Amino acid sequence: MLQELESLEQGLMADIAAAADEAAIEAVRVGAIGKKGSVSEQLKTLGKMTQEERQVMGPAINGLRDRVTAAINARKAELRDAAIDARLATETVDVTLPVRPSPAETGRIHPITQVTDELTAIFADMGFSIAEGPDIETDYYNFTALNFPEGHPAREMHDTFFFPPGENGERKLLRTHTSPVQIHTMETQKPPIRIIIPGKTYRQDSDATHSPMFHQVEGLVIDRHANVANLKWVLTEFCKAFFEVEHINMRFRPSFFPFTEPSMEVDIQCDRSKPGEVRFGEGTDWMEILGCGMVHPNVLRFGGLDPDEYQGFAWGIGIDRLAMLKYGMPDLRAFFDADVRWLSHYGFRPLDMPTLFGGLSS
Ligand code: 2NL
Repeated sequence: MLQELESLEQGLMADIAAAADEAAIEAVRVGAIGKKGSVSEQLKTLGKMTQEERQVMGPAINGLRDRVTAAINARKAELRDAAIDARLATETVDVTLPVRPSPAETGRIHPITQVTDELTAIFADMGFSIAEGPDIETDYYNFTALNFPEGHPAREMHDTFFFPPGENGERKLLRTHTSPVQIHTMETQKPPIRIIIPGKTYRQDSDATHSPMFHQVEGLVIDRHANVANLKWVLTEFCKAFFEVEHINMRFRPSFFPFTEPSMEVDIQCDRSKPGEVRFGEGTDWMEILGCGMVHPNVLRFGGLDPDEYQGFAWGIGIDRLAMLKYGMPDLRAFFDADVRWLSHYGFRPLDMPTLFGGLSS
């Protein structure tokens, strides 16, 4: 009997010494002193022994259990220390390495966002509020309420993206300009109204200077005496602030839009004598940058206003083209390529927010 215990102990001690990792030593522990372990089975035999046998075997088996338990615990501690040492060796940190730059330093603001923020800062400073509306519109808000007659060729001119007709036969569309937002505003706000509407607009057109999705900022002023002189002042102040020049010459040419009467296109004086560079506020060239006019009486009526009581002016500017001009970006398509190399070159630092007092783009 005692001999049997001795060989059991030798075997277990060999297994303990041979256990190479924490999982292996745990398996030895369960096999020896677990519920059905070899040592536990020996302990169970004590109950069936005579008093004399128990006096000899009791201390022998308990001693065996104590020695095996101690050996397992010692080996466990040894293996745990070895595992920690191995982990520390592979996870060393070289504290002399440079710190990785934070997202606030590597992230960039897209030029369209930057220019939109600049425009917003300028017009907010003049007392304008920002208005927004849905990209998906009805034919009524995009065309009819803006004085595009039914079946008028100007509707086709906009190369509209239409959705399939709904259950009532109505065809929704992607707005071709931000003007529907002005109609919504006229319906819900009483004059005086002074709003600008920056946002996405859509037309089926795609080449180096046209993208099927583009950005526009429109402005609308409605009051009892809003007039062309006010319109010219607002747009001149805007151009000086945006291009960051003291003086700018502007040319208002007669034009046509269904929603304004009279309608004008505005050119700004510039110098294009140096290749690949345009300077504003000097030179002998002219560049068209926006369209504007006095709000057509029909549009006021569609907006629920009496044209004998109120008049207004409005304008529309392409944001993408403004951004290309101001920051010298030659290809519009790069705006929408999501190329990080392009963005890290042309983008703006996120914490340099444009303000009139701190400089728009510095
Ligand atoms: C352009 C011309 C323009 C407007 C937009 C407008 C809106 C309402 C009433 C009257 Cl609700 N007018 N918007 C007026 C004149 C021109 O945009 O060529 N934009 C790039």
